[in-house]
Amino acid sequence: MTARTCILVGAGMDCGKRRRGCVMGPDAYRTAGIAETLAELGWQVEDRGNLDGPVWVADAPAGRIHAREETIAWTRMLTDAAGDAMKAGFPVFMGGDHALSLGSVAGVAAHAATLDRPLFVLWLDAHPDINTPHTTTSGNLHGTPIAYVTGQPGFDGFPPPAATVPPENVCFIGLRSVDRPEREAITARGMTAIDMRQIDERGIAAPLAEFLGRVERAGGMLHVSLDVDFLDPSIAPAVGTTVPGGATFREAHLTMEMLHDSGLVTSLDLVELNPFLDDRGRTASLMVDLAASLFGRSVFDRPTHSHS
Ligand code: Z70
Ligand code: MN
Ligand code: MN
Ligand code: MN
Repeated sequence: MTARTCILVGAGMDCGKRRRGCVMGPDAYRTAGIAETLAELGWQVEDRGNLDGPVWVADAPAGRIHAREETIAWTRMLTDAAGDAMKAGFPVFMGGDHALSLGSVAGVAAHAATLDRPLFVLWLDAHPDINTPHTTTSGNLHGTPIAYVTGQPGFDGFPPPAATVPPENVCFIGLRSVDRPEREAITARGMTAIDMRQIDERGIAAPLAEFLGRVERAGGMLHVSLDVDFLDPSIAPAVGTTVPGGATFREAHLTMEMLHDSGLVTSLDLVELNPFLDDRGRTASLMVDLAASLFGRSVFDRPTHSHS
């Protein structure tokens, strides 16, 4: 049997918020050994290097949205790169801040549409990132990718996504910082939102297994977007906005192990790592270890598709 191919796509996008440093993310993952780690797990790894982001693009006139033109340019580039990478294997988008998911998810969705398969999105994050350019109070576009990929209005000047993700196909896990318009959008659109209270009450495995069961019954493809702030800041300090009360080391690894066993995941974002804020590389290394769990590292072999 030929090894499956994992495509590493570096996208040091740093314009989705004001605090800088995510530009160094892709090289921090390489320094932490992401390629070697996945190769040891039996994957064929192809590192496509870092996308050349746009040379700084001025917003004219400057508006309340931060770096709008630069984000539009990155979104076009990432949408194309994601479509290409999906044709070649299992892409891992190494960010970069979470604004990269406007493009990565749009490109993955376009690819899924050509295969006539439904796309599901698992959003592992303290935040639902479902603001639109109209509802955002910060003006930071890393708080908007879910609105863009589900086809919400307000993204004037952005390329209209070739295919959108049905809102009911999105599952958030780890929520603990949600703006009022975001809460209203999640409720109005019937999206699955597992907040930290549910994780405390039910554990993380039960709600995740329910969602994976839905993806499987639909014959879906699954994109996973892992924001560093899904994790508790005590184990993952390298992120611009730390939100207390995040996923533990064990909850995070169990999530990744269950995702592996499901056999459903077809693409992955690793986002919001700011190596400038890290403590001797521990967050970068933890993110690589979590990717390893998703790509098949386990203490003992288990039968796959354990959720069904
Ligand atoms: C807020 C906004 C955000 C981090 C995403 C926060 C967004 N909802 N912050 N990730 N770290 O600005 O829209
Ligand atoms: Mn996020
Ligand atoms: Mn977040
Ligand atoms: Mn199964």
